[in-house]
Amino acid sequence: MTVRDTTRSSETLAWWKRAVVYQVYPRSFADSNGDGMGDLGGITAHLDHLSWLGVDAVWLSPIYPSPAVDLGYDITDYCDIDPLFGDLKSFDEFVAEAHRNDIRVILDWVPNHTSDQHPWFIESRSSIDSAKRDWYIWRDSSKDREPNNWGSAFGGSAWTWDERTEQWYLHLFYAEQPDLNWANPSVREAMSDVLRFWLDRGVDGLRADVVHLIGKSAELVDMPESLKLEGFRWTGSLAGVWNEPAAYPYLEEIRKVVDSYPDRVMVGEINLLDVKKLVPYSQHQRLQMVFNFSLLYASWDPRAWALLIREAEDAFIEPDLWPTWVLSNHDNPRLVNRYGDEAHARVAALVLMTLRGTPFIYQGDELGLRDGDTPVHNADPTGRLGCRAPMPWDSSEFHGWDSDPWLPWPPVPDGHNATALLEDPNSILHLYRRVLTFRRNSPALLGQWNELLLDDDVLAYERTSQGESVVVLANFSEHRVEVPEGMKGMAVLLATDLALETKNLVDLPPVCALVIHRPS
Ligand SMILES: [Ca+2]
Repeated sequence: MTVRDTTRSSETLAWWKRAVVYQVYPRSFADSNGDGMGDLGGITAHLDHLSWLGVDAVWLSPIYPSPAVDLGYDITDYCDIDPLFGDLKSFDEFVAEAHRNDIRVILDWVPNHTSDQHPWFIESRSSIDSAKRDWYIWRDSSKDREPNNWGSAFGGSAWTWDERTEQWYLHLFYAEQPDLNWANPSVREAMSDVLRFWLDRGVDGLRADVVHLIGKSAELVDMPESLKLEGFRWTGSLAGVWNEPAAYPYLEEIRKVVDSYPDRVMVGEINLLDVKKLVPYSQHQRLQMVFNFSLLYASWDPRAWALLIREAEDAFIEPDLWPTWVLSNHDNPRLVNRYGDEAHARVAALVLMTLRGTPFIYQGDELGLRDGDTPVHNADPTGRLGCRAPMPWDSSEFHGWDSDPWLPWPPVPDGHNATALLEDPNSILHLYRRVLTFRRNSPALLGQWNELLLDDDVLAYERTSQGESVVVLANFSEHRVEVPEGMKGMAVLLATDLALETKNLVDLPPVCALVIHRPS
C-alpha cells in the first residue's frame, strides 16, 4: 500500500486550499436599486450573510457589459461592469468590503468566446483583410457545407455563415458567441491584459469558463461519432467531450500572469467527466485548480461516490495538484431537486465539505432551495434557469427585494428564506455554518482521505492529519444502519441533524451523515 503524503499543516497551505468558495449568481442574489435585478450593491449589502456563514471566497458569475444572449457569458468589454450590476466604483467598494470581511473575490473570466457585439469581433467581421480577422476562427467552405461536423453546446451547428465576407465563423455556443483564436499571440496578449486589469484591481482569483476549449488544433478535424455518445448532458456538442493538448501551453501562459501577483489563483471549468483527463490541465504549472464535476453527475449511490472520490484521490495525489469538489452551480438542478428532499441534500453537503480539497458551493444551497418554476426562456434552451431563481431573504412580500425580481421565486419562499432559517437552530442554514466552522478548526480535514468499508449503504472515510483523526459516516439509505462495535460510543462532533450532535454514536439513522472523533 502506498503511503500518501497529503498531510499539510494549515500554515503551509495556500489560502485557496483551505477555502470554501461560494458562487454568487449576481442577477439573482440581491438588488440594491429596486429594478428587480441583483447587482453589486446588493452583494455588498449581504456580505454579512456570507461572513456569518463562514465562506472564505466568493466567485461572481460574469458582471461585464453583455447583450445577455447567454446571460453574461457573452461579453462586449472584459474591463468594465455592466450598468445592470453597477460600475467600477461599486465594484471596488464591493472588493474592499469583502476583504474587510476576510472574504476573497474570484471573478468569472470567459476566455473561449466573446459576444458578437464585442468591438474585436465587429472589426474581425468587417472584412477578410481586417487586422483582427485572425482573432476569431474563420474558415472557407461552400455556403451549403459547414467546414466540419461540430455542434454548438446549445444545439445546431457550431458554424455560422457570414454573408458579407463569405466565410464561416466558429461558435461552440450561441452564434452570438464567436470563439476567439487562441493560436493568435495578439489574442493571448489581449487576454493577459484583461487578467492584469482585474488582478491590479485587487481580485484574488479568476474562474476560467470552459477553458479547455481554447485549445483547438489547426486542422479542426471532424468529431468522431463515438465521442458524441458519452454521457454528458450536452450530448452531441463539443463542450462535454473536448480534450485537446493544444490548450496546455496557453494555460502555462495564463498561469505566469497569475503567478506574477502574490497569492492569486485560477480555477478552470473543464467539462471532462473522466477525472484522469483533468490532470494535465493542472499539472506542470498550468491552472492551480480545475473543477471536478464527477460527483455532480453521479447517481445517489454510496459505492459510486466512493469510486469517484477514490479516482480523484488517485489522480490528484501529486504535491502540485489539488482536488476540488462541486455538487452544484448555475447550470444544474438544485441538490434538493436531484436527490429528492432536503435530508439527502444535507448528507451531500456534509460529504462535499469534508473531502480532501476545495469545495465550491452555490448560492441558496445553504437555504435548501429548490429550483424555481421558471418559464422557458429563449436564453435558456438547456433548462438552466430553475436554479437561478432569486434568493429569498425574508418572509415579507418581496422577500427582501424591493419588487418582483426577474425570475419567479423558488418554492416556499416564506419558509425557505434566510431570516426564517436563521431562527431554527436545526435548519440547513445552520448546518452549513456548523460544517464550515468545523472544517475551519479541524486539522484532520486538511489531511489524508482514506476510505473505510462499513456497509453497502454507507459512504465512510477517515480524515487524518498530525495524529488527529475524524471519521465521516454518510448513510445514503432510507433505513437505520448498525455501526461496528468498535465505533459505538465515539463522540459525534458534527451531524446533519442537530439532535445527534454531542452525543455518542449508537447507529446511523436513515439519510444522515455525521463526523465522529476517532481516538488515536
Ligand atoms: Ca438592481
